[in-house]
Amino acid sequence: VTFSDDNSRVIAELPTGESVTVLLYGATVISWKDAQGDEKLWLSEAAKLDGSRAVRGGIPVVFPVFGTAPTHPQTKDLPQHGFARTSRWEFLGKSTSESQTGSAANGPAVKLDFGLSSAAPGLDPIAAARWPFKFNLIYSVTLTQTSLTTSIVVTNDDSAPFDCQVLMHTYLRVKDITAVQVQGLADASYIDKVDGGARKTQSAAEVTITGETDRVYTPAGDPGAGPVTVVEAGRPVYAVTRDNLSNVVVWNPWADKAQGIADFAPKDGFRNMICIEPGAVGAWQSLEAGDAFEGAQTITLLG
Ligand code: TA6
Repeated sequence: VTFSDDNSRVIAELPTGESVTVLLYGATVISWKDAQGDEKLWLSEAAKLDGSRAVRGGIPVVFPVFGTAPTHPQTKDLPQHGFARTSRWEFLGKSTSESQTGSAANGPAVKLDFGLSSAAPGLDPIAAARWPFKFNLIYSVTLTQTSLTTSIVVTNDDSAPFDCQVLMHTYLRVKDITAVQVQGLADASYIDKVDGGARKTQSAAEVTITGETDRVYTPAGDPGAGPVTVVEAGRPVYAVTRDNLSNVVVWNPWADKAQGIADFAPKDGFRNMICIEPGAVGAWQSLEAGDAFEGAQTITLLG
C-alpha cells in the first residue's frame, strides 16, 4: 500500500491497483478507483479543490447540520450542511490489514484516519463563531478491493449537551441516469423536498430518476436495514449499507438545477451521477457531555 501525502491530499493504493484520494479540505473523498482505474465517484469538472469552497462531488462530510435549520437555535446560523466539509482536517495516519492479519481471505485493505476538533487550527472560523461547542470528529476511510467504507465518530467534549446531524453526501458515478433504478427503499417513508417537504411513502419497488429528485428516506427496520442498491441497465452496480444511519437521501439536480449550480460541470453531468447519502438527519442526535455518536456507510461494488 503506497501513500503520497502532499500538503493537500492523501492517496492510498492497494497492491491490486484500487485507489482512494482524500482531500484534507473537508476530509472529502474525491476519487475512488477500481483495479482497472475506473472512477466510481462523480466529481464536478468545476469542483474547487483549493479550499475556497465545499467540493462539488466525491463524498462531502455533512456535520453538524443537514441542509439548514432556521428554527433550530444551536445551528440556525450555520451555512447549509455545516462546516465539516469546509474545514481543513488533520491526517491522523493509516493502517493496512495485510500487515496485521496477513490473511489472503480478506484481501488487502487500507484505513485512513482524519480528525477535526473544535480546537483544530483548520476549523472553519464560522464554526467557532456560530457553533461554539467543544467536539471531536474522527473520520475513517477504508478501501478494499470491492468496497469503500466511510465512518465517523462524533464526541461531545463539552460540559453541555449539543444536538447534531451527520450525513455522507456521496456522489456515485453512473453511465446514464435514465437507466438507473434504486432498490431497497420500497415501503420507506420519505420527505419529498421537491414537493414542498410533503411526507410520502415509496410505493414502487424501485426509485427511478426522471427529473429533479430530492428525498430524505427513512427505510423501515433498524438503521442497519438492508442495502440500497443502484442498478444500471438491469445490472446491480453499487450496494450501500448503513451502520447506525437511519436515513438515506436520494438527490439528483436534473437539468435546470444543475444549470443554476455554478460549480456543477459539465451541465449535463447530472446524467452521470446520483447522490445516495446515508445519514442521521431525520432527527437531531442529542449528545450529552462525553457522549459519542458513530455512523458508517459501506459502498460495495457489484458485478
Ligand atoms: O442532499 C441533497 C441536498 O440537500 C439538496 O437539497 C442540494 O442542496 C444538495 O444537497 C447540494 O447542496 P450543496 O450545499 O452542496 O450545494
